[in-house]
Amino acid sequence: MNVEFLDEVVIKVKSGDGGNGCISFRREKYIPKGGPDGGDGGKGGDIIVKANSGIYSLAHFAFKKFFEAKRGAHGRGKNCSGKDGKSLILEVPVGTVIKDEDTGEIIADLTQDGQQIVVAKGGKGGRGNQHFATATYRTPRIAEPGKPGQERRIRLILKSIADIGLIGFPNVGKSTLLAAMSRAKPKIASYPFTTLHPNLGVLSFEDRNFSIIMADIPGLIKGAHEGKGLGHRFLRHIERTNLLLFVLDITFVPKTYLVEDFEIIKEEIRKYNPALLQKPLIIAINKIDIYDTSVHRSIQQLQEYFNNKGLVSFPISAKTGQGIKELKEGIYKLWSFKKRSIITEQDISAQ
Ligand SMILES: Nc1nc2c(ncn2[C@@H]2O[C@H](COP(=O)(O)OP(=O)(O)OP(=O)(O)O)[C@@H](O)[C@H]2O)c(=O)[nH]1
Ligand SMILES: [Mg+2]
Repeated sequence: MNVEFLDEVVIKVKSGDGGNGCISFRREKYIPKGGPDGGDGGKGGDIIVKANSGIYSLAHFAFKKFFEAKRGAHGRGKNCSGKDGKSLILEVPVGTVIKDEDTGEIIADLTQDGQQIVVAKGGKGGRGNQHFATATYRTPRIAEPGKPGQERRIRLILKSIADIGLIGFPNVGKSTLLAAMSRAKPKIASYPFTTLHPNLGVLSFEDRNFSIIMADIPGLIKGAHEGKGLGHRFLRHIERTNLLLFVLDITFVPKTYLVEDFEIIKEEIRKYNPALLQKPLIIAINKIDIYDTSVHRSIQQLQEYFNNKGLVSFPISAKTGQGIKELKEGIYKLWSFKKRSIITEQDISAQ
């Protein structure tokens, strides 16, 4: 379990029980037979789940799995109602889906900062005996017990909110590209599977007063759907994106070798959720600062390959910054199409 970045967890919650109603009678000097004055029980506290944009993972649920709200206080004599129990607010990252673990029902999808939902309602307080007096029954010796709180097992699933998702094999430079295009500081290293959890960065188009969020996820390899490498579950963090940016390492592609990386990645994505492939795609051919035409495929060959598939590609170096401006512009143009409901392959290749 990756505790640092936990994106799925099952917890048990229990809202507070309602306080009991009270049986009591007025006892005052010179009033021998006072009427009923038993107060009501207080309501039990709710369990509330609330989205907070300052939290990025569910790691705070790694060890504590049971959460209980306070019970309502019992009613007392002299018409004193019991205090309501305090509700308990559990904070989660924006993008958290809440499911009932036993029925599978989706309770909520918290996509906005501050959005909240009551997942377990506190029990109602019982009524005190003052409510049960009638003209003929003046000394009621009954009061209601408080209703019990609700116990529920819920599954919290984080699906990051991002606009663009970076996909590709490990070590191709996805995190380097995120760092080059935003202020994010993801871990970068010259070995595969450096990224163990998603990183988000803000891609700003200052001159246009516009910004979008980019998500960098762990690298995919062939067989990721069978759990190879880090598996493919991290694809959930690009499920909500509107655009996929496929990063290809030009030095991975020897001259004699067919361009299959792209197809392998596509196949892994298809096996996770074919709907992801409906998103517009843009290609970054990375590491052009170290490519050698005598060993590697030429940029032109690669671009042609993608062109024939109706895809636009940008040669870049995430390390030196070469081509990044053009890539950013390409992303912006493609993004403008988002305003239309359908994006065709022609739209992409027309860029
Ligand atoms: N020369 C050169 N090296 C690069 C470039 N982009 C990334 N690298 C190097 O490639 C290695 C991998 O970069 P990362 O950004 O960690 O790659 P990644 O795709 O995020 O890898 P995973 O997180 O393992 O999937 C690092 O040593 C980077 O410095 C580039 O444009 N040119
Ligand atoms: Mg990485």
